[in-house]
Amino acid sequence: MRTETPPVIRLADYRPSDYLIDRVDLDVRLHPTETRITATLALRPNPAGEAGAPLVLDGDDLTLLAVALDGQPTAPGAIETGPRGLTLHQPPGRPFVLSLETQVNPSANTKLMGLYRSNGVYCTQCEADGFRRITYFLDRPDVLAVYTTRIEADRTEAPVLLGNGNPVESGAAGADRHYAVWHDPHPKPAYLFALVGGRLGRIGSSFTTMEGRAVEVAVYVEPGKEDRAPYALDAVRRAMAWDERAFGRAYDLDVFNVVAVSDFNMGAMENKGLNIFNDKYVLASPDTATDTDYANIEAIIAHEYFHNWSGNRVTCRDWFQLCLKEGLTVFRDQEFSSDERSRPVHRIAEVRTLRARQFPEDAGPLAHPVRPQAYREINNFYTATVYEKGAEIVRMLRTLLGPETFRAGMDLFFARCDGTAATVEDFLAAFAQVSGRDLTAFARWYAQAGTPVVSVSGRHDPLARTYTLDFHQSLPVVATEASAGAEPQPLVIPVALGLVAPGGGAVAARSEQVRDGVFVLEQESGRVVYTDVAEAPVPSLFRGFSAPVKLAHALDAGQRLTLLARDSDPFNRWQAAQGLALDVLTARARAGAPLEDEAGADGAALAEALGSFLDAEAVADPAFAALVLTIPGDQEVAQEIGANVDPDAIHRARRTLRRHLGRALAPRLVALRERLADPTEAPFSPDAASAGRRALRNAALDLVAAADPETGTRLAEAQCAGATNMTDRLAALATLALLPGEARERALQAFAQTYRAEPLVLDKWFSLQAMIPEAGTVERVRGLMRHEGFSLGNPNRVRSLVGSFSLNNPTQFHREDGAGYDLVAETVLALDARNPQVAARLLTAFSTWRMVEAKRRARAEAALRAIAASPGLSPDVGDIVGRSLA
Ligand code: 0A1
Ligand code: ZN
Repeated sequence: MRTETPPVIRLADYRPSDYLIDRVDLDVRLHPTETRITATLALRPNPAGEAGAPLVLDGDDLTLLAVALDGQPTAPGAIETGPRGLTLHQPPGRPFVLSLETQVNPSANTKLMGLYRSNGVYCTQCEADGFRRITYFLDRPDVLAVYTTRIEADRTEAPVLLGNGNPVESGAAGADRHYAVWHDPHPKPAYLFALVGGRLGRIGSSFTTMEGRAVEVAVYVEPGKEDRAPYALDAVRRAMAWDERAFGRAYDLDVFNVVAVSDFNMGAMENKGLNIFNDKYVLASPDTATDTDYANIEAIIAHEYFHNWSGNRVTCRDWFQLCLKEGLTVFRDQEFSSDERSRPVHRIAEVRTLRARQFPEDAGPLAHPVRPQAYREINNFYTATVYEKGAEIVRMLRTLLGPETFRAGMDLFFARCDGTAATVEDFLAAFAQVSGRDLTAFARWYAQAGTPVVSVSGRHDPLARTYTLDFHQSLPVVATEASAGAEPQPLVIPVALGLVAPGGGAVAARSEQVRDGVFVLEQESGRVVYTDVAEAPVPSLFRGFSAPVKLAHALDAGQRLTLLARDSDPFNRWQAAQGLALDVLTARARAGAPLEDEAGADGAALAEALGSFLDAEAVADPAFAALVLTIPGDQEVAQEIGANVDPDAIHRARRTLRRHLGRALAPRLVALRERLADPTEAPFSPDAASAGRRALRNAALDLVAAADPETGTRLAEAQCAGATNMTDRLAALATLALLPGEARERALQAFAQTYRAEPLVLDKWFSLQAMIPEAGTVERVRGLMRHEGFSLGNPNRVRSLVGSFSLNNPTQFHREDGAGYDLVAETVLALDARNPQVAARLLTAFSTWRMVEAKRRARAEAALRAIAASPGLSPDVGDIVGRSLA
């Protein structure tokens, strides 16, 4: 029986706050169990609110010690406190000062929201609604105040004291204690508040902005780990320089601090001037971090830094506008990574993530528009849809308007909305103004859930020398909490396209409907007619993945091979290889995929094409080649099949195809591995080119091992033992993990022994084992949950072990006997009492349950119903389980 179902909050019900807070003075006396906070709030009635309304401050898990109104104790009955906050019944109708003293227990804060301790370090997390766990407040993003924070702590326990903004003063506070005062001149909502106190090591450098401001940039980490922080520090500096170049945005304080903590619910947080990070996204050394880790660190450091403008200087009016800061900032960090690395390679990585995470979300019971219209628990809306699809919308806007007009629109948005809490409408209005366009229809992207399908058919008329493409968009009807599934309206879909001659080269054809390589599909149907087309071309559609849609376009294998070999658009070359593989995989999986089967004629054609591709191009662009060699994942094949999915059949089909490709390409792959080997004396470098060579070498190893387990074991064992960096070591271990036997267990043991004192590396070890597609894995995971390095209290450990199992091990999570579902469901319940946010996120793995075949579906439903029936569920888990079953 559920104890609490939080009420639905609707965008349509938005009302401005009845009161505003102009200034906040905080005095925080840190103590492990009895931290005391004095908050002095300068309040006034909001002219846009209701005059004379009671003042209702949010509060959660607070002990109230004292209250004063304009320096005087309040009259009996004037103030009321309850589990959700504090009410002042008759506030003055003029500006007034409310002082509150609260007490909290950071050591008991296992939710990791508000003020908590991570490995002894005091830190805060206030987004979305954690500030109310520090003091009573108008904890909503449209109440912006200027904060001054005094932090006091034991000198030995917390020699480093950090706050938002600039340091003002510091000194002794009695014999054993000291204090620091920080002032942030930029008005901000409470969710951007932060403080840190602890024993921390620091590395720093100075950055001078284009406006001539000298900024002290620093990264704080656990003492002794300073040598793993330079990459993050350098990424901050590069992000600062890039935002000046690409968006004209300069930093606006004298210090910028990044702090790495080991217990963190998400990736990182953009608190003003004091970004707090999950240490997984800061710490890197060649021996502990993979190339993927380095790329993630760079991207997330940049993401949080870019929030300084898209999120902090311009914030959100309400939480429905989350995509305003998140979609835009993801777009900005993707652009940064594309500029710093290889644009096509990065684009492919972005699309793989979108398809693997956002498309399934959009097709399942948790589907919601990029701007939701209703929610029960906002912390459940930090989703792939808000982030990744939100970024795609911004990218489409740039495609539609062109880079110059887009930049002018961004400039206008920042100038006009600086210092305010804005909406998606404000954002679009800036682009409408600079372009003179009506963006009303485009705005539907924010309101309609579900992935559109665009079907296309092409026709060549040799006599008229025309080539005609007919487009049709169909939009899923998605029922959400806010709407019963209204009839969707056509979306504005930019289609970047071109024609490829069957023998190669671009076709020099013209079309009136295509401008700068883009056709805009604005109605349900649209047509493009090219003139002067002598022979039937192969159309290359949605180049660079110009819109987040599914393309239904019947290309035959020959046409796909032409695109793979000859398209000028690298994304569509990769897509052609994916399409070929997907055709093979879906056909096999639908037929039940007997393991002994060969990959068939299409598989043979793919192998041959990949062979020619490798011969011609692998050495010139190994990173791209590695992607072309990597066949679509289980999740993508499942999406393509859509219903009654048998994960085992998909797995067998993928194995067969990998084995087939490995056999066909083995001599080339072995030669490539040798050719691309780094000279032994070369020092490790995480740059994109070196990472690309490692990626291709390891993709080759994977295929070789799939074809010939004995050779694979030998090569992987040697690589695992002799590797000089974590990328190669882990890739070899991952290859071994798929090859049952003694060598695997030996290698796993040796790895654990080497890295027993490195929690972030052990996470990789947990994760690899959780992904083993064998019947013993459920038991293995249960065993690992008892490992001394595992703890339910640390979100990274939970995600590495149980999260990897549920998301990346489809055959075992979806075990026919339900044992995989039970393992995850039990973990969700055990975790819920401690950390509801992480529990709820883990539970979202069930969101594809309706897609699997009947027997598994029944097991999944039973597990979900058991969760729903458990007493005392958190609102977070209650919300996810409720929507999953709806
Ligand atoms: N704004 C952050 C994401 C974030 C959201 C909630 C959190 O609470 C635990 C933490 C971080 C970002 O986009 O990076
Ligand atoms: Zn963000």
